[in-house]
Amino acid sequence: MPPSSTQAEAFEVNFDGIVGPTHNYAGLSFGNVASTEHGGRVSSPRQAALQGLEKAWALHEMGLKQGVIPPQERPHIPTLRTLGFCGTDSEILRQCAQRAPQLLAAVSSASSMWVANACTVSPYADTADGKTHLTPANLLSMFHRSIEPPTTGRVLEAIFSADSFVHHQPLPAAPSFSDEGAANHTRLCADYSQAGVELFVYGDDLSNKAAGPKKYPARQTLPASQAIARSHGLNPDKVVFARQNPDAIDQGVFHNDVIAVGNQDLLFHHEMAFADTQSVYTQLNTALDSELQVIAVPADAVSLEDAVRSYLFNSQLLTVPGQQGALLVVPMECREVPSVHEYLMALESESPLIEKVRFFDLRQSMNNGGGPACLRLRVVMSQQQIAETDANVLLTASLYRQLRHWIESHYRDRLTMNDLQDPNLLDECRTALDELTQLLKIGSVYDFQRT
Ligand code: SUG
Repeated sequence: MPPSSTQAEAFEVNFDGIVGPTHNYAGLSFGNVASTEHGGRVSSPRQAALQGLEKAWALHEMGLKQGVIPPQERPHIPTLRTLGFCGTDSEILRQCAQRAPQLLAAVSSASSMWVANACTVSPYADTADGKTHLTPANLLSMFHRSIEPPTTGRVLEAIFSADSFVHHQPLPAAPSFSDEGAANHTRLCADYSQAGVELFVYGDDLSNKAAGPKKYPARQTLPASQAIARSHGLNPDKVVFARQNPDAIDQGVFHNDVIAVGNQDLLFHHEMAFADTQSVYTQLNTALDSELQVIAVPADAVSLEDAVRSYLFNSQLLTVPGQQGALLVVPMECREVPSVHEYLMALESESPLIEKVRFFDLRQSMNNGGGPACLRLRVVMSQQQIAETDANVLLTASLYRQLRHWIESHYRDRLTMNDLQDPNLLDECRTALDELTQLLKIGSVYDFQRT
């Protein structure tokens, strides 16, 4: 029996990934159209981090609960040592830049900013033991992301340190268990404090290759999602597994959160999101205690291409205290794609389900295929779990000011691929992250702090 705390008030806390100081455009993610298109461009880590922080702060100012998750240590020298480079850190950087520049780019990616891929979270109201379960994603379909899980695990343990959290190991690093975390997982519920329905969307079920994408990789497998549902102790009657539409994957929808988003009992999605939409509705309706509300966007209103270009569905669908309809947080690109802008304006004025649409400039992250929803990890928390959060990660005016100052003092305004071999950049990053761990009170989570 879950403890009685399940009945107490619960909140959705959005934890935003802080963009790391090596944010760059390396074109690393095959199947992610924006990443490929922007490969080799000059980035601005400072602008990227400030854009993300401003979004988090604006949502905090609207009465939402906001947290932050720190970036990872990059360039990641321990990975280069594992891959045979040796000598001092500076020598390793130089050798790698000469012999394997793509490898240097991979171990320098700031991709941990997209914390929707950090882990899968099942809140305490859904689990057999009444605790909140977290499993870091193994992220094995892209090498540059596969090096994230060990640090992710330490960071999550430092932030969610109370006894009411259970931390699992990432799934085995084998293709059959390829897992990309919350980006392919949506929790629907009548109220955050009550048991919800967990929708897991996969691209590959391992048994029927013909039903999968032909051009781009499916980054989530069904066995991975099933393993997580099992180890989190979810009630099988309240779990739905759904296949992603393979044609959508082939058009650049590399995660489900690029084409669908849910909040409470509302599901907002493109009509091409799922392989079998009616079956998804039927299963969700059977599992949910309340009636599923749906906004399905037809392809003749917004083409799949426009959806991917604008990241309309990589939006945050949020319940704002005191508001009837939901808030939809979308990237600025949604204003620039005419079909999407027109659709959103009509939605805002005509649908009682959406009260307000707000546009944010997240261009630095968007150019790598990361919109508002990629940048945040949703954790439903009880008042007690919030009170027991010892790390200084919940946004306040003071933390916001300190983080702004921290970014402005440590981040470069401009970064090229050539800069990644600069030993000064490595030093700057370590100095910045060391300071950040003190500011956030999360202890020594980075390898360079532990050796
Ligand atoms: O895994 N891009 C990320 C974007 C992740 C978006 N997350 C969600 N949809 N939840 C990825 O493809 C690009 C890095 C580069 O090319 O430099 C990158 O890793």
